[in-house]
Amino acid sequence: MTTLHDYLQTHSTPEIASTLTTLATASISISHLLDKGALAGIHGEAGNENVQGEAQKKLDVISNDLLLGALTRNPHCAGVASEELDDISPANEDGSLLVLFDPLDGSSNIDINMTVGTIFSILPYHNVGKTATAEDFLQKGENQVAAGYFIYGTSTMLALTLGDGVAMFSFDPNTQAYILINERVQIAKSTAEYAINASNHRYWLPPIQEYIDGLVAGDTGVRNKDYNMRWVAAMIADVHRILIRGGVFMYPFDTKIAGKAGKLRLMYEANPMSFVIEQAGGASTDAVARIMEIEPTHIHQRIPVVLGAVEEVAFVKELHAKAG
Ligand code: AFP
Repeated sequence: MTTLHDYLQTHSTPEIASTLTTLATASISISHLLDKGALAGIHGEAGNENVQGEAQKKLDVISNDLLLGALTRNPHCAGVASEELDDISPANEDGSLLVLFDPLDGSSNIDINMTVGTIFSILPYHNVGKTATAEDFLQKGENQVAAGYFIYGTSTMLALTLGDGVAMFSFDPNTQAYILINERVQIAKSTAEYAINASNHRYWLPPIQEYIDGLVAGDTGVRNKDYNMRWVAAMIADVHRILIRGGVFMYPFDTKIAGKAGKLRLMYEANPMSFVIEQAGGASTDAVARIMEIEPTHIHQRIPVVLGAVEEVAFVKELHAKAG
């Protein structure tokens, strides 16, 4: 059996291994809290809003504090950015890595005992010896040295990329260790399954409306075959399903969120998930450009996301290109 610890010894630098070990240790604490659920007093609202204007759940705040505290104590971490915090937190000036995370993706699922998870992205720090600033984090997704997610579902799992494929680990409650279960996860190029919040149909741009209408029409539609639809309302769970059995996930541009390009965050959700999906042989776009090539302008920037099976992502891009 290969543990995460064993895997990191042979696949990463000591700095990245140490940072990932810190993330994994925090994820185990979060997983234990989720196991206890209502008995741990973690259900319900925290009573405040995050920088995105969303109501924070108690466990959003607890998870954020756990990760932030652990990472800022890690000597290799020069700074931390969280979806739940307005500003970045500088950490150790001599660290060579920056860590970004969504502490609890899909947090509206907590109170209904459904899947949630922690998404992370690790970037190189280029100003070692100086205090990290928000500008240091504004790097393209291509620069990521590691990314992945801890998913708290019927069991707790880790999907990890260090830039050479995607490895999947399962948490063993007996040994309290992550155990490697698949060293090279692959996504099929074709699929007949899609994930989108279809209640936003009237807010989408015409190419996405045309695409989804075509999938709903099945073998008489634009893709000439029948499709199945799934939506967990947690990107982490929808992306995990795609890694395991294929599919395409979309949170496209819509006009519902005034002044925003989409719902998902480039730095905490889109970039790390794009890195994982591409490393598993899938594709990821904002409908026009490859997400990991987008130059970020703000740490809390939002972006449209279409990712998963290569053939579907290419088809969505074609529809947008035709629409001009
Ligand atoms: P929260 O983490 O704030 O609950 O948001 C989850 C999420 O950003 C993403 O994980 C889901 O895909 C998406 O929101 C679900 O959005 P809908 O509310 O439109 O279903």
